[in-house]
Amino acid sequence: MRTGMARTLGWLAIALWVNLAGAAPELTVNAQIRERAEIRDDRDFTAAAADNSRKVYHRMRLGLNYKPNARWEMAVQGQDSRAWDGQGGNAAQNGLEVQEAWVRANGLVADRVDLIAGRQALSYGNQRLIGAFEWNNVARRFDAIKAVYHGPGWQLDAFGAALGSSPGTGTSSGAFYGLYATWPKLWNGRMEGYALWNNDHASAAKSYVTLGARRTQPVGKWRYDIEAAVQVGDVTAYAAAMEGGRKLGSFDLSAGFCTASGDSTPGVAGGHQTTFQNLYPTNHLHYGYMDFQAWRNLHNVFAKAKAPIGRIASAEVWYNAFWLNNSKDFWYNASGAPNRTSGGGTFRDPTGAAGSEVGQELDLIASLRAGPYLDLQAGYGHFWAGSFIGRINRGLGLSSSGADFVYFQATGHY
Ligand SMILES: [Ca+2]
Repeated sequence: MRTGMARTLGWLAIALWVNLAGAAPELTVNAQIRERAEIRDDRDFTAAAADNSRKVYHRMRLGLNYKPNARWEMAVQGQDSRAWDGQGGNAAQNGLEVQEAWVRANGLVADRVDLIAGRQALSYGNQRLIGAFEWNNVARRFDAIKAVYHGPGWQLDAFGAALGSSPGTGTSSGAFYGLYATWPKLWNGRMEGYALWNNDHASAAKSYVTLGARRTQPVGKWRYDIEAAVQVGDVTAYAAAMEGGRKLGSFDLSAGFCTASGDSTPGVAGGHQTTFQNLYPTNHLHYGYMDFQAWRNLHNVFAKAKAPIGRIASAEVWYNAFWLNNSKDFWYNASGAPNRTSGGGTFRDPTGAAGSEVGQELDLIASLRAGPYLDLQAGYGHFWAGSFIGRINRGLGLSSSGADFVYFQATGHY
């Protein structure tokens, strides 16, 4: 008995020693301080009512990451997010909270499976449906359990999740389950396929599955990125995005088209829903820097040009044109909620008579890496109101004007 225990302890000690000898324990610290000043004028698309805002967004993060050996990894990160407006007001946002707290076990089940449990970021594909939304001051984290299966030439992620730290997205915050398969090198490109189930009967009576696929491939100096998804269940909807691009000297040029279905009688009260649900995206990457548009009820044409300036800076120009897919549905902003008129109404004409021509946006962005620990970025965006916005405002007895957006952002990171 005693010999047995001694032997067991001996083997444990050897296993521990081998384990530790395999990879030295690693403890790293990460920190970020990000400040962004924003000026927005006429988000309501009329100069007749003052809604100009000046805000400073502040976010501070401090985290620890510990890898005792190759198998285990754990991380914890705290975040403080606040917003100040120019009038001395203070919107606390989420304040101090736990942004990440997870444990990861690598190489389980014959070295095929990794398991990650706890508060974590989920980010897939081009973040059109699932992303960390880092542009947002609070950003998005899930309380999730995720298993990653490594097959030969492909990978399957399976997760069960609920929103953790989040600014709120207009998407219901119930249970979210996903299967996401990735083939990093298939037919000279990358292939992804997914099945995602949202189940939230408590709030908006929504249970639906999103089935989709993404394909991206470089072809010489050219490249393309195509994604399409359908939703079935309490929602019947579709969305697609196509982008093509190429290098031209030091310029990177791209252009594309996005679409997503709408609904003549949107919302739960309108019966069966056909407005595409945007899930948990990083829309800031896709539909203009002013965040007026979601991947919902739209047709969108865009063109981008990006060029480096010297070795540490870059400039980007981005043009977007937007139309409603269904002229009787809302015009949805990047958070997934309807855009608001002056007086707090929504940009929607239930009769469809206001048409579908929403408007056009132009963004100019300049980025500078000011050192190993400091990134600077400045941007300007203008949105020209189209005939849809004009007619909605006319219905309110208001003239229309364009909207403007200016920001300056400094990010210190370690
Ligand atoms: Ca205004």
